[in-house]
Amino acid sequence: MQTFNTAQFHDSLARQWRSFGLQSAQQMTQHQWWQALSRTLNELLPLQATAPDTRQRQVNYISMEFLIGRLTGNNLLNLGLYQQIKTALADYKVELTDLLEQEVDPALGNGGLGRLAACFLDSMATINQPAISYGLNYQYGLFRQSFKQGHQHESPDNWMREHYPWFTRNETLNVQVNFGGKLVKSAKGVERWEPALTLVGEAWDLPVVGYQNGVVQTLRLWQSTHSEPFDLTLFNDGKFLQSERLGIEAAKLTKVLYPNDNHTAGKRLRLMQQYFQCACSVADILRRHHLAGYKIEQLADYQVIQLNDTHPTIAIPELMRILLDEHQMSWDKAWAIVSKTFAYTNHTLMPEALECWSASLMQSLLPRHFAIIKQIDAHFKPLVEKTWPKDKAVWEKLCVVHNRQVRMGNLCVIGGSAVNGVAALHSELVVKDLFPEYNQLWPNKFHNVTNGITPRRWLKQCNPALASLIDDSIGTGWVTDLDQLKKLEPFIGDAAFRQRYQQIKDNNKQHLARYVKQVTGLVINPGAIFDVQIKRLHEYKRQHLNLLHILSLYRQLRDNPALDIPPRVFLFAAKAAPGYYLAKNIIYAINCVAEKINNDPLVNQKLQVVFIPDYKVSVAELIIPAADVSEQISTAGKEASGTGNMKLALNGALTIGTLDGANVEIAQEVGNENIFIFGHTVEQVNALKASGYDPLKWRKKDKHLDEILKELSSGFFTQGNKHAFDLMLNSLGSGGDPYLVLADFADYCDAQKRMGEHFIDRDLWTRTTILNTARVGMFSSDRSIRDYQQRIWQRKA
Ligand code: B1N
Repeated sequence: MQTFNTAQFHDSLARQWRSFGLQSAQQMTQHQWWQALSRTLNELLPLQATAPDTRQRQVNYISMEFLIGRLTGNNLLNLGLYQQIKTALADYKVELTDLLEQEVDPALGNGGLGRLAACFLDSMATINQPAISYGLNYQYGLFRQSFKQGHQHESPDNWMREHYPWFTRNETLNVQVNFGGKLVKSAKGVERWEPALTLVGEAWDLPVVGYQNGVVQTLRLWQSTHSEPFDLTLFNDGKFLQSERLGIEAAKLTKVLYPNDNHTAGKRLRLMQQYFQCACSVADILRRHHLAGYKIEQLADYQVIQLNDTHPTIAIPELMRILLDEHQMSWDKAWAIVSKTFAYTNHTLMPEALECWSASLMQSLLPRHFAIIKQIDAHFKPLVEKTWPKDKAVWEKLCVVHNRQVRMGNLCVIGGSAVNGVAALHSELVVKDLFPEYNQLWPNKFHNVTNGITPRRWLKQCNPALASLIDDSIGTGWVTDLDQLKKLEPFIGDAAFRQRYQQIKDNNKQHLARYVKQVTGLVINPGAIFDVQIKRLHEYKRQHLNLLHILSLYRQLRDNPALDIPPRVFLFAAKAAPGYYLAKNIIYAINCVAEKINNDPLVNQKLQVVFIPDYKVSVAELIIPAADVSEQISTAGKEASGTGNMKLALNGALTIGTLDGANVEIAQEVGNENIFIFGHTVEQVNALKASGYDPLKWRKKDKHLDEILKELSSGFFTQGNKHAFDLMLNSLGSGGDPYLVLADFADYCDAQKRMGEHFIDRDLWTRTTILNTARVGMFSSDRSIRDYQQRIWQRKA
C-alpha cells in the first residue's frame, strides 16, 4: 500500500490545471480531470520504484503487441490508492468512476497474444520478477468497428498517443536503426554493411505498477522518426511537401498496428517494423548491461530475451551481428551467448500464421542479417547430417532458408535455449506436429507454460462486487495468490452466500443490458441466460457454429412457440481483420439473423441476439462479469490456449466448449460435471479428416441441419438476396468445411440443451458457477510467470 501525501497530490494537481491555462480545478472538463489525475499519479510514481533484485536474470519481454487496456483505474488499484483518490476527488465534486470513463482504451494489440503480454506485465511487476518489456508505439491502434446495414465498417483508431498522460518520453535513449544498402568486402575480406537508410527510435515509457508492492517496471514502446525530419532549405525554396518527406517516411514505420490475428501477410513494412523494434530493443538491452558494469561475455548470465511468438525473431541475428561486427567476437563465442539468451513462445499451429519471409525481401532490407542467417544454417547442418545422414528431406524441413523462404519458427528453435507452448495440449502438439525432429535433437528445450490472466484486472477491477464478496468470505489474499479461491468451496452450502453471489451476477447483467441499450438500442432481458462468445472473428473459432445453433432454436420456437426453454440472449463481440472476407461475411450473417429474430414477436421473449460493436478490453470488462455461459467452441487442436475462457470461468460463467487449448485444463480443474464439453477430440478430428471428411454427408443425414442451411440461402434473412451468405455457406459445403462445423453441430446442440436444463434449477446453477470461480485459481498469470521462472528463465543452461 502506498502512503498518500494529500498536500503533494493537490500541489501536483494544481500544476496540471495551470498547465491547461485554467484558474481553478473546477474549470477542468471531465477529460482534463482524467488527464490531470493521470499525470499527477505518473509524476509521483518513480519515487516509489523498488530497485530490482540483480541476483536474478532480468527478463526482456519483446512483443509486437501489448493490449494494455485503460491504465488509470488499474494503476490506482495496484497502487492501493483507489479509495483515497476517490475521497480526495469527492472534495471537488468529481466522481472517480465517471472520470475513468474518459480514458481512451489503448488498442496496441489484436487479441489474445497482445492481452497475454499485458497480463504478464502486471504479474512480473507483482511477483517482482525483474523485467523490462519492449514494443512499438503505434500512432493508430487496432481499427474501431461499427456496423453499417450489418456489415463491419472500420475507422482508424487515432488514440492520440502524443497526449497520453502515462507516457514519459526518454530523450537520452534514442537508437539509430539501419536498413537496406549492401555488403561490401574490405581488403581483409571482411563483409561490412553499408546501409541506405537510417531511422531513429524514440523511447516512450509506460509505467507497470505491481500490486501494492512498491514495484514499478517499464514498458518501453519505440516510435520511429528521422534525425532530420525537416529540411529548412527545401522549405525556404517553397517545396513544402518535400521539405518534410524524410520525417513523414520515417513516421510511416510506427503509423499503424497490422490488424491480423493468427495470420501473416508478409508485407515489407511489417518486416521493417519487426526489425526496427528488435534493433532498438537489443541496443537498449546492451546499453543497460554495460551500464550495470557487466562484460558482454556475461550477457546470458544476467539477461534473458523472451520472444512473444516469432514476430521479434530478427533479434537473434541482430544480436549475432553486434557481437560479430561490433565486438569482433568469433562465431562460436557469439553463438554460445546468443543461443543461451533467447527463449521463444509459440502461440499457434495455424499454417497461415507461421511466419515465412521471402529471402529476396529479407536480403534487400537486411543484407547482413540474411548473410548471418545463412551462416546459422551452415553451422547447424553438421548436427543434422550426423543425426540423419544423407537425409535430404529432414534437412529441408529443419533448415531456416528453404525455397527462397526464411522460416522464423525454425530460426527461433535453433537460436534459442527454450521453446514453449501456451497450454498443455498445445505444447504437446508443438512437439508432435510442428517440431518433432528438433525435439529429438534437443528434448530438454521444449516446455509447456499454460497461459494465465491477471486477477487484478479480470476480477478485482472489472467485478468489484464479486471481489468484495470474496474478500468478506475468505480475506484478501486471493488477489496475489489465486489458489486461495479454493476456500470458497465450502460456501456453496451457505444459502446467504449463494444469494449474494447470484445477486451480483444479476446486477452485472443489468449493467451490461444498459450498455447494450446505449450502443445498439436493443433492450435485452436481464433474466435470460447471457450466452457470450467474445473473441476475434476467425473461421476456426466457429462463431458460425454458434449461429447454426441459434437458428436451430429459432426453428424449434417457430414450430412450437410454447417450447419450454429458458430465455436466452446470445451476445457476440468480435472484430474481423479488414481483408478477411469470410470472417466479415459471418459477422454480416449474425447481424442479419439477429435483426430477424429480435423483431419476431413469436420468439423474441425467449430468444435475442446481439452483436456488440467495437470489442476491446474495456468492453470485455463489462461483458465478462455479466456472462452466464462462455462459448469456447473452436475445432479441437486449433485454439492454442484461449484466455477469455479463463476470465469468464473466474467470473462465474459456465463453459460450453470443445477439448481444445486450455479448455482441457479448465475441465480438469472444475470437474467434468461443472462444464459442458462436446465435439470431436483432436484424435477424432484427425481420423475424420484422414478418412476423407465430406460435410455433405453430414448435412444429408441431419434433416434439421439441412433445413437451417437451406433457409440461410433462401433470402429469408436478407430481403430476398439468396447470395448474401455465399462465402460462409460455401465454406460449409463445397469448401469442404475445414473446421468440421457440421460434424460437431449435433453434439453442440445437445450440450446446449443440457446447459439450458441445468439453468432451470437456479440453485444448482449457482452452486456450479461458484465452483467455477473457486477452482480456476491456477489460471492466474502469476502462476504462469512462476512457471516461466522455474522452467525457462532460471534454468541453468
Ligand atoms: O495467442 C493467445 C492464445 O490464447 C490463443 O489461443 C492464440 O490464438 C493467440 C499473428 C497471432 N496465436 N497467434 C496469434 C497474433 C497476431 C499475429 O499477427 C499471430 N495470436 C495467438 C495467447 O497465447
